[in-house]
Amino acid sequence: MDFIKTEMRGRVGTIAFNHYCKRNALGRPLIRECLNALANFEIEGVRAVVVRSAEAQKVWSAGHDVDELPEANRDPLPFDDPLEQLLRAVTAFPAPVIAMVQGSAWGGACDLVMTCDMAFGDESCAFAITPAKLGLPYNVSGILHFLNRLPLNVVAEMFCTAEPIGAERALQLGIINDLTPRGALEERVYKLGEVIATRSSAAISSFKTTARILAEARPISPETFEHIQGLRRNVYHGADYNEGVRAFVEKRAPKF
Ligand code: YXS
Repeated sequence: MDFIKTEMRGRVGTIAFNHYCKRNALGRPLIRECLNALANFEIEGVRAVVVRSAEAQKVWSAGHDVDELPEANRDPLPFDDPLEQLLRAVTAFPAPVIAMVQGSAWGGACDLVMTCDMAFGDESCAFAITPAKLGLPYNVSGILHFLNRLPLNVVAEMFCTAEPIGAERALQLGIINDLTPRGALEERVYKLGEVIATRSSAAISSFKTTARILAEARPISPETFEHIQGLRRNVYHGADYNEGVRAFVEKRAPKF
């Protein structure tokens, strides 16, 4: 594999992002390797999966590969987008998927952390959701990942500022289950994985699926859904999205 490393420790599997030259951006090739790893782990009956970066760096993952975002006038986060496929695969995986975060998680990588069943970080971790920097209309299921984890006022602060939330505050807000000193995170996470591996996988799988179904149960009428899609369409057809992606590629601040 070129973009991730995988490992087994007992019955705990590991997916480690290993493409730091692009700051572990969640591009199509990296995600394809993650999806293959999850499928193999499921066949092997893995009891927990740790998602991490291969090395402790300033950045955990820079989020969606912006070079893969469509130019204007197309939904930037369609159902079959690789990032969306990864988020659904994490949700559907029968055992707990645990984010182990050293460094900053941006955009879609922050959504990945919110989608994991649990998240643990060290003092270097930080979390930013950044569609407002790109003029991008985030998608319904993605926003729900945040609303299932955090109060609306905190989700609003994150989406409206696109500013990173640091380790201490991330613990206080509940973005991470626990915060460890640098150097202690790996032991904390894998010890937890080993405990989970001794418990009933059948009971845990049933819990995970039930909890996900309940968390995502939101009565929404077809008309409301069409209204939301119309709001998003106006944005990705609008000037801001066009300017946001171009500014990123040109490495300059966008002018909204
Ligand atoms: O210039 P080269 O070719 O070396 O490439 C640079 C960056 O262009 C590249 N890179 C990325 N390429 C594609 N997609 C990305 N998300 C991305 N991030 C970085 O990696 C090379 C090294 O980047 P550089 O020089 O900026 O590294 P740094 O250590 O100075 O800064 C690290 C970051 C993460 C602070 C910086 O790269 C950054 O701010 N990246 C963008 C973070 C971000 O806004 N991600 C959101 C992506 S869009 C997304 O996830 C959702 C769709 S949404 O927007 O809705 O949240």
